[in-house]
Amino acid sequence: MKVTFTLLIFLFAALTLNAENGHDLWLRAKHTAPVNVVCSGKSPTLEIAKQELHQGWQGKANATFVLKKKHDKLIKGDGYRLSPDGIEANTDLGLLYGVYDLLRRQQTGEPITEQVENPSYERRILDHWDNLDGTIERGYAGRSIFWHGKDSLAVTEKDKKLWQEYARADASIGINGAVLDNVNASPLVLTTEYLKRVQAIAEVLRPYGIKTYLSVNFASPSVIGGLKTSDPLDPQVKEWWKNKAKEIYKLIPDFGGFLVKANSEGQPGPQNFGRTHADGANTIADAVKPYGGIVMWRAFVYSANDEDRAKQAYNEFMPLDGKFHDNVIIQVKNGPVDFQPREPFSPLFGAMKKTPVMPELQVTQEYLGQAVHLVFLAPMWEEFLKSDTYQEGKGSTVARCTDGSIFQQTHTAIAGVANVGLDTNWCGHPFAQANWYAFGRLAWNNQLSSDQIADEWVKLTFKPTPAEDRTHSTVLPIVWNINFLKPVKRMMLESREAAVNYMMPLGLHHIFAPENHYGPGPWWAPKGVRKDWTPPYYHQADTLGIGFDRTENGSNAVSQYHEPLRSLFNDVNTCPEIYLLWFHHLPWNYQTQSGLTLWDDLCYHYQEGLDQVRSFQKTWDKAKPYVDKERFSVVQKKLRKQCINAQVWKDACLLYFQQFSRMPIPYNIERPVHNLKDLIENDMKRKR
Ligand code: GCW
Repeated sequence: MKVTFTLLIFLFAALTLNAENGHDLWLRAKHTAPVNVVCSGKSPTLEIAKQELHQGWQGKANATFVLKKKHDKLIKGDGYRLSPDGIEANTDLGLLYGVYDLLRRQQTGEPITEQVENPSYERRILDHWDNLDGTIERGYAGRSIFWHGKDSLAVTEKDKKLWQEYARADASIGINGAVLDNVNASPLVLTTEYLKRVQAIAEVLRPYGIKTYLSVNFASPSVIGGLKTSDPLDPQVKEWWKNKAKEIYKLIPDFGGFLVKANSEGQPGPQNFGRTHADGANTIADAVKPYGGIVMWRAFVYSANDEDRAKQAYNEFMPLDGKFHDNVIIQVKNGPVDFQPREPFSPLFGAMKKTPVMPELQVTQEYLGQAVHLVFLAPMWEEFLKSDTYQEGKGSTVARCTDGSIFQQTHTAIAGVANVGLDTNWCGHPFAQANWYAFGRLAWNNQLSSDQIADEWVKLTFKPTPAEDRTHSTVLPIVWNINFLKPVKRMMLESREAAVNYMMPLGLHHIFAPENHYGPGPWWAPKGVRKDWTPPYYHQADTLGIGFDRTENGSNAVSQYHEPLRSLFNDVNTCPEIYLLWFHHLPWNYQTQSGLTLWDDLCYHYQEGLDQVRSFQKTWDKAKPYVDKERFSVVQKKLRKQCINAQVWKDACLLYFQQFSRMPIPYNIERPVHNLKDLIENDMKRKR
């Protein structure tokens, strides 16, 4: 009887859910109860706040809700005080953030009690790697929403509508900055015609509290300014940057500042002129300083030699601690190498004491299956933010080292490389939206758990809207929770570990196919390529063993971490197994904590990853009655591809490494279904 009843609910629900193309993201709630909003102030931001309340209110019908600006020492920056009857904040933007929080709580059923919410970081920024011709570096969701090429600089109504929707989505999760162009920056972005478009974008983003920033090319003074040099200590160059800043702030008075990738992967930088990163950053920072602008200077640099890549940023920047002006922040990727499925945190976090450092996370899944694989990144970022650096003793987590809790910093910030493009659903994969959402939520509150973020996102994104509920009185909340929320959340929370398992478990890293960074390529090592761009440099597999020796006997990268981490990582017996082959080169028959040989353990991890993806397929198929047809089928198809890819990863890595281990794949593990030779020939780039 119970079974039939549940079945009936399933069928009914499946028949009545409205088709959704994903464009509304987590902001789907419409047609709600009337509310009486009391707000004496007037500004474009407050207009939005009021409109959002009218549009999304799900509290008591005809209730009165008060938005009030009030100076309160407990409220910091754009924070707010939330209560069941109203919101108080120091700024209009604080009130808007409070409104989004309230509406989210109404929709997700979280309690609305009296509480103060303050942001963890002053600047919560999305970095768009958008090129001026409209392509996006590492973008998997179509072309740029900001740029369409030189011949399309005129701003259309369509552009503006999209920018407004984008700004609303950002503001609803607390993001307050957007870098509009790729860090591999074209000097052209600083020419007047492009700046005019930046101005137009800034005007749409402004009421939502989003500041615009630009990535700039270090050689701009000579390339577009006609100067003989871009030497940062040359007086004319300094003058050029000052004048450029003046021009920009005239157009965009609240312009946020510049992001710079210098002396990295072919980009020009101060070292071309025999100057340091500090010389370069300070010249540009001085230019924006009078207007309150900042410079985010990236630490993603390479040294001239191929000494352990994981050590290079630290070696370059540590000697410069204290040499940067106070409106410079060093932007550091979460791991020491490059946005891998798993890395220990970069030792630059918790290292410098006189220079603020900001984390750079990658929302776009360059190394995590792009817009094909379902990989929820919040667990990775939570692991990173909660890592203890021991900078000032125990409890000096990355979060605390960067949000100003440990040292007083003039500025605090966090950046995420955006996964947004012109695709109808913005992110390519419906579940990739969860990564945009998670970045914003963690930037606002770096203590949030992945569980809570997933919980919110699934409810906001998939729960039948009040309109659907009213018309069809379909799924009972408890049934929805058990049959949809719980399993889908579990799948999301497991998905990052699954990707690590089928791509590079036990501390392996950077064994991707070249260029597209999608499939496996542990074999790729052509002559003449920088060694630290090739997978064998990272896995170091030979007949004796596998892994990168970063201990005191090897590259000594462990020395860049504070004690007790240094010793913990250095000793194979205490090194966490998730980082085993990151720090150690070990024999194939080394016994892991599981009691297995390293080789067998590796095999089981790859199998586990594949099995996990298969279980995600089942979870999703079972969730079918609760999802509209459109989104259901997109995800189902993508999971199939992910499963095929996981199989390829497993076969490629095991068959390749088996050439060195010369050990059998444990017999209770499924046999490979591909031949290594074919895999090497048919690089996954072409098969995708
Ligand atoms: O991960 C690498 C990417 C490059 C990127 C670079 C960087 C923008 O493969 O595409 O360039 O990092 O972060 O600068």
